[in-house]
Amino acid sequence: MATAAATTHPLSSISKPVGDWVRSVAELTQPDAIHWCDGSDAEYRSLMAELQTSGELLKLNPEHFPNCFLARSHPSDVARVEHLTFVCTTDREDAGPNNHWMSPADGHAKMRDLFKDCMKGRTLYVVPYCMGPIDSPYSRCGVEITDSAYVVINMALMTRMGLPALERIGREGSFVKGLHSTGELDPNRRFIMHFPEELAIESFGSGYGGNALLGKKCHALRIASFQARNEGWLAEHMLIVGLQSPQGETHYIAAAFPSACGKTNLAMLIPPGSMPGWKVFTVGDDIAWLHPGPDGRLYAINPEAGYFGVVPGTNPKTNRNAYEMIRRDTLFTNVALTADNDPWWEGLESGTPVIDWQGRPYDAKNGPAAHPNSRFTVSAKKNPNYAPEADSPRGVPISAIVFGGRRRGVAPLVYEARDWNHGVLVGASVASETTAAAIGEAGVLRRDPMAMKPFAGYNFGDYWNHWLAIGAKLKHPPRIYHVNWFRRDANNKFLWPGFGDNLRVLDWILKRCNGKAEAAETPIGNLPKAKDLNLAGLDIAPQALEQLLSVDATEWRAEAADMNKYLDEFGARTPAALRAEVQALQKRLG
Ligand code: GTP
Ligand code: SPV
Ligand code: MN
Repeated sequence: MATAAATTHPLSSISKPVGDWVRSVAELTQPDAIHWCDGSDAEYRSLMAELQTSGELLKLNPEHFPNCFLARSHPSDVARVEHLTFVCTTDREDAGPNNHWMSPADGHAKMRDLFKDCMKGRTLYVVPYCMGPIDSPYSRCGVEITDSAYVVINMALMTRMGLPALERIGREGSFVKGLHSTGELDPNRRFIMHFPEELAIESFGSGYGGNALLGKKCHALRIASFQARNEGWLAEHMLIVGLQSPQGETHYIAAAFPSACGKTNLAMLIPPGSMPGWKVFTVGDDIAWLHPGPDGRLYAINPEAGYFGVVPGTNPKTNRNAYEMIRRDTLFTNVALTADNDPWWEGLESGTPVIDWQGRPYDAKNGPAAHPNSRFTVSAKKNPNYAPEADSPRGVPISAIVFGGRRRGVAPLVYEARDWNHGVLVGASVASETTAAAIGEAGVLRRDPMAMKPFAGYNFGDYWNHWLAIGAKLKHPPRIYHVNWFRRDANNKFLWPGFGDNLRVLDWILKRCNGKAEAAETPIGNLPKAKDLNLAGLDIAPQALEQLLSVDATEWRAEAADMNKYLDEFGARTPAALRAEVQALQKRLG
């Protein structure tokens, strides 16, 4: 009996809709106890203590990594599961060919069976959260019900979680309902279901990342993108970074790259020594909510309050900022351990692993020591370059939008779209090699429009229409660019040094926005010549640069043809204006 469950809530602010929903979920799931999260430090400390007692969290070396912990997930539960992720709309066409679909009735019925009695012997946590600054009109609240204390502490680090959110929900009435249970972590009983028309999410059978921290991809992208379309804004898989030039001018850039393709690293970039005077501020590293502002510019808020970042590859040379940030107050998931009980991962470039991510003695025969999708969870406030504007209720004005992908060929280092509509095609054409961020083969090239293939909560045809409509509304739209840090040479080596040196590309982009940099017109858009980039102090072969800044017409004709084929998949929902952009591109390519 749910009413028999021991309930702790010293909270006066529980509104009737929240209370009713929690009661109905408790009746279905039959938890032993109900815990209403208030978001206090004491609550966080006591959950951390419980997780250590139960063995779910291991304390790392407190001298080297103060207040850091390791969690190991089930070996089958290490990444998002796109093949088990569904968008349940009344009309199948509204979900589009870009999503797996089920009818809302079938989706609910399937999940009801899984959730029935699933919290027997467990505690049901009620996690109220706010995506975005608590006092921003652009923010949106939700409540996640979960039976995982690990999820609760992640949500505490990643969102504005607790009483103020519950109070805002009480005032507003509406909130996103997210129901989550780790179930038995059985990959055959695992589903991530979205009901955008009901502002509801139901997730069962995974405790990992985007499958389980429902504020992140499920709410802030899939549900929010659907809401945003109806309300005239955009919810995007984008970092937001502030760049202050040596002249003291600050501009903000929003950039969309697919999962594990460099967002956190660009958002936390450290300027190379040969570019003195630049300062970089992180507003967000994964998600941006973008609103047309009263001055005709586009404004962005970061709905999140923490980072769930890729660990492998982080070292003092690639990203000293991130490396220092995760040396304290950080929760690691699925990294390896050294003999000193320090966390270890591939690309760390110091230390020796002795225990692998599954807790076994490390043996190279078993694969990497840390899982390639091992992650750190840390509050954004721990970032030494945290932008104070990240808490601004009105957000930051965006000067440029950058799309990018991980491509060994075809896409040059950078190019500029001719105008907004062409930029929408540039975004829609993003193609990228798959990564360890989702279950499945890595390194397979696929279309990932606007880096939103796994995250758009509705039909891409409608989504591109919405992008075109937003552009038409903006008096001062951001300029749109495409970058590729991952082009390779004949020996499979990256041609571009990447990381801090990416500032050289951003510098050119900002100069273009200010009308202060040259570009050469090509059929695909405007490219810098080598002389237009600040390359001072960069050791790069002229042939490498030439390859990075080259556009092969034959390859691009094939690319345009493939794009046309891809747009066919969305039939009548594909905007005519996008078709026209491909035709214009094909004409320019000859
Ligand atoms: P999600 O959190 O999955 O959305 O990933 P992300 O887009 O934030 O990617 P992240 O910055 O965590 O980088 C993913 C991987 O790419 C890491 O192993 C990085 O070390 C590597 N990486 C990031 N930026 C660059 C770059 O400029 N060049 C190269 N070669 N690798 C990079
Ligand atoms: C991504 O895969 O894009 C991530 C990690 O940012 S997850 O939270 O698992 O979605
Ligand atoms: Mn991401």
